[in-house]
Formats: sequence, C-alpha cells, structure tokens
Amino acid sequence: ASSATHPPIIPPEDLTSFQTHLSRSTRILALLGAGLSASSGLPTFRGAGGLWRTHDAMQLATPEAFSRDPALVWQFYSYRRHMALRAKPNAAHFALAELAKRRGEGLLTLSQNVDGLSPRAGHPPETLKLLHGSLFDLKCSSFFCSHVERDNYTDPIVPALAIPTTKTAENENNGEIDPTTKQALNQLTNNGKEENEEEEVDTSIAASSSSSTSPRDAQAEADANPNHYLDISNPHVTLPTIPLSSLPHCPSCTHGLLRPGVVWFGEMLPADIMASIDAWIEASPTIDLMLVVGTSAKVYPAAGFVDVARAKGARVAVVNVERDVPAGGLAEGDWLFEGDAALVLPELLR
Ligand code: BV8
Ligand code: ZN
Repeated sequence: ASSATHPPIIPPEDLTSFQTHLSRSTRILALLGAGLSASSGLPTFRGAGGLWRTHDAMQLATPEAFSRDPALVWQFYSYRRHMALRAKPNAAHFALAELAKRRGEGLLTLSQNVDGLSPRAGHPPETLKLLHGSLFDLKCSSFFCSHVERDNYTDPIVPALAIPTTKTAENENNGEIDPTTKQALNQLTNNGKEENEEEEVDTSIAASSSSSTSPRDAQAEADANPNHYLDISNPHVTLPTIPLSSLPHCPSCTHGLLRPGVVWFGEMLPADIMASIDAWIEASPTIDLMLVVGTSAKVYPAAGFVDVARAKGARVAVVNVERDVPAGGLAEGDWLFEGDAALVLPELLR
C-alpha cells in the first residue's frame, strides 16, 4: 500500500536515538531529492515520473536534446514549471525550513530539486544551495552571453508555451496557441503572483505524468472538461509545434535562445555554489549528521557529499519510501526511516 495511506511506523528506539543525536549535533548537512516533493504531486525521475510523453526525462535534461529540439525541451520545462507553480510545499519542506531557521550556519541544505518548493516554504536562502539550478531561472544559451534571469515565475514564459486547453486547441492557428485567448493572456499578466487568481481554466492538471490513456480516453477526458488543460505529458495528446521564433529569446545579445536555468546532465554544477559548500565543509573538522531525504543519491557530484560527510564523522539518516540508500549502504549507527518524507520528516525534526 502506498505510504501516504499508512502513516509510517518509526521504531521508537530509532526515533529517540536520532532525536538525541540531532539535539547534540552542531554541524548538519542535508541532501534533498525529488522524493521530498513527491507528496506535493510532482513526479520523481524514477519510475513513472521518469517518462515525459515517450521521452526519458534524463534524455531531455541534456544540452544535446536542447540543441536538437529546443521547442520540445522548452515544452517539457514549461510543463514542469506549470506543475511546480501549482504544487504546494508539503510538511517536509516546512519542517526542514524550520530546522534551518533554528540552526543557521549549523545546517547546510543541498537540494537537487529545481521545483522551487523549498524556497517557497521559507527555507532561509543563505543556507539553501540549489545544486541543479531552478526551473524559474533562465539563462542565455549563447556561449558568449552571460544573460541570466532569476525568479521568473511568468507562466507561460511566452504565449506559444501556454499549455493548450480544449478551448485554445480549437482555435489553434498553424500550430501556435492563439496568444489572444483569455487563458494565454491572463497567464501572461499573471506574472509571479504566488497564488494565481482563480482562472476560469481548470488548473487541476493531471499530476501523474505520461498517463497511459489511449487517444480515445484522452479525447473523452478533454471533451468532458471543456475548459481543461490538456495533459501534454500524455503521449496520446498532440503537442503543438512551436516555431523557433516563438521560443523565449535573450534581450541582451543578438537574440540567442533563452534556456531553463537548470544544470543538465554533462554540465558542471555552478562553481560559486560548489565553492560556498566547500567553504562550509572546510570550516570545521567534523560533520555530525548527514540527512538524505527523498533521493536515490545516484547523481554525481551531488551524491558525493554523502561520502564527504561520512569521512568527517557524520552518522547518516536516510528518509525514503524504499530502502534506497546511498552507495556504500548504511554503517553502524546510521538510520533508515522508511516512509513518505512528508509524514516522516515532521516527526523526526519535531
Ligand atoms: C557532471 C536538473 C560532468 C535538470 C539534474 C556514470 C557514473 C557516474 C557519473 C556519471 C556517469 N555517467 C554520467 C555521469 C554524470 C552524471 C550522473 O551522475 N549520472 C548518473 C545518472 C549516473 N552527472 C552529471 O551529468 C552532472 N554533471 O557530472 O558533469 C562534468 C565534469 C567536469 C566538466 C564538465 C562536466 C550533472 C547532474 C545534474 C543533472 N541535473 N536536474 C532537471 O531537473 O531537469 S539531476 C535530476 O535527476 C534531479 O535534479 C535529481 O538530482 C536527479 C534525480 O535524482 P533524485 O532526486 O534522487 O530523484 P529520483 O527520481 O532519482 O529518486 C527519487 C527518490 O525519492 C527515490 O529514492 C525514491 O525512492 C524516493 N521517494 C519517492 N517518493 C518519496 C521518496 N522518498 C520519500 N518520500 C516520498 N514520498
Ligand atoms: Zn544572450
């Protein structure tokens, strides 16, 4: 049964030993992954979430995919921005934010997530390192241009990326979404308001990605909700084709294409962020506790910080719905708390 229905059973002796250690810890490192946001309705990379339409998300999150088909990659990221904006931080995001407020420099949080939910939970930005960037940052894809935009919450960034609803799909013109539709316009004007005003469009977009409904079911579902976002993660739903000219362009240089401000596979993690993490690690000979929340800890160099913490004496506490533990497994004195982070973490950090 899914963990969300059965509250996790945390063995009392493990809870006590963990909370005793937490209270005595002065240097804590946390590594967060997609599992932390699973209860907020955002699919993880593994399992069903790893597919978007017929594409492996890991393949789309690459510079090669962007240069080969920038429109498809932008539709993938625009969809994820749309989902993340409609998702809400869950109890685990808030519990971590509260611990970070209490501990200040004593807790450094490394998040692999790009969904913006930890910042929206009020996690103090000075001790939150977004290792893989953010869906809401943009940067110019021209090698010679350094244009960067932070915290751009406009959804969609450009009218052509508006997620089609059955209505807009009707008056599609040459594959472009009609930017004059009310939905496309109020999306544009709705730039960055945290709580999007109730739009007439039903925003209950399917949270599960690439649902396997057949073309007929997808059409029936769309017909049943006349003003409903099409679930463009569903391969049976046609994806509008977008000409290059309609994609976001850089305002600073000779109109290079803007790209999502995330770190793709094969790309370096931001050097300034890595330097600030190293400075925190070097600031003391020991690390007391390594929290590993909702991540398979298989993506490097992020996962490497678990080994760094171990080497400095840290005991490791894993929070995961499965027995998905970092490479090298658990050592004597480590903890594995099996369950949904949204249910387990508030308990642990109380
Ligand atoms: C680099 C942004 C090179 C984009 C992301 C072979 C061996 C070793 C390394 C490599 C290799 N081949 C390639 C590499 C390098 C590669 C890598 O590590 N690949 C892995 C797959 C082997 N790394 C890179 O490419 C990095 N760059 O190495 O550069 C270089 C070096 C020098 C000079 C130039 C270049 C860049 C990596 C960053 C990629 N970008 N994200 C985007 O999001 O679109 S990574 C992306 O995938 C996420 O950010 C995240 O980090 C990762 C997925 O991992 P998780 O977060 O763990 O999510 P996942 O779905 O995997 O797992 C979810 C977990 O949660 C599961 O354990 C599940 O059980 C659990 N869970 C589910 N529900 C819940 C839950 N837990 C609790 N509660 C729940 N409710
Ligand atoms: Zn530029």
